[in-house]
Amino acid sequence: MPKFTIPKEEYLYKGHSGCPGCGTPLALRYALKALGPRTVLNFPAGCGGVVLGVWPGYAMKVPVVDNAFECTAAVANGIRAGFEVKGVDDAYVVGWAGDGATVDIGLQALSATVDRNSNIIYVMLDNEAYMNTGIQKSGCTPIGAWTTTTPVSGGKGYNLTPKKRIMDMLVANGIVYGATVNIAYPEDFVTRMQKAKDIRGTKFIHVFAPCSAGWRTDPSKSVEIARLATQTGTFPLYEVDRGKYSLTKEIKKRKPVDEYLKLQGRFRHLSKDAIADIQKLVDEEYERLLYKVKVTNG
Ligand SMILES: Cc1ncc(C[n+]2csc(CCOP(=O)(O)OP(=O)(O)O)c2C)c(N)n1
Ligand SMILES: [Mg+2]
Repeated sequence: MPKFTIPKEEYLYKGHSGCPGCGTPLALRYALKALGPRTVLNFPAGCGGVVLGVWPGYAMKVPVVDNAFECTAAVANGIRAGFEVKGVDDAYVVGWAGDGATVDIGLQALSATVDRNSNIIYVMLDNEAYMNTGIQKSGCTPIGAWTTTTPVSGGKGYNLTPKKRIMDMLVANGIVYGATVNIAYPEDFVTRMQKAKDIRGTKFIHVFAPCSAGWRTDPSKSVEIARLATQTGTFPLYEVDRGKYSLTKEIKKRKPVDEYLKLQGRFRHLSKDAIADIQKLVDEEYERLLYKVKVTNG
């Protein structure tokens, strides 16, 4: 019999308002299973805060604070400071923001939080665009992807820039712990969150979560697509613990990136040459990661 290590308790009830195939409810469920009931979350505008439900319905079992778009990390700092004044030492504070709210609009507040090493967990739910407002390109949109602000016409016009290297930016900033997780690997997701909650200081969790509406995919294939992102090396799973990189999911033989791209309408326009270029980029990034693992452990 396999040994199941994921806690059974649920902190996200039925009745959330995520679209079919949305990765966010799974991510919330896994994160809260690891953290438990003594957790406060704060959300900026974006899908994360919206999927919790529409009043008078509400799907969360833990308290939630809403904040303005650019200040998720600052508000999490404030909640932690309030707890410190009140002598509350047994609760987790989680700032939970989208990719746009993190790598673009909330970056300064996050950087200052890492600088202060405030005792919070910052979760970035990466669905690779500003989804809640209609699929606009963010700093996390991958190269080659269609969005509503990178329209494809005559084979040109899709996103031409690779994803920001947010983890490396935060490592350079001095973050104590960072990890990438994927909704297709729940055991690893829960393990990384459990590790993060026991470390004091600012922790950063980069969650890979498909958006079927924005990626133009079959909602029933979200987990399969998310798994392919890791199996192809497009979204590798690793952690950085006090500057040391290590792979948390080793992929012995990476699948061709085309297997991941071809399931998604947002990449439908790509030529064979463009796919070959993306394969090269994924290979180079993966080699960079392996190099970082080697040099930081040597
Ligand atoms: C300062 C500010 N700018 C823009 C908006 C409009 N806005 C609300 S949600 C959203 C998209 C959020 O994208 P992301 O952070 O990636 O989260 P997602 O919805 O994709 O989960 C935007 C642009 C806002 N609320 N406040
Ligand atoms: Mg987003």
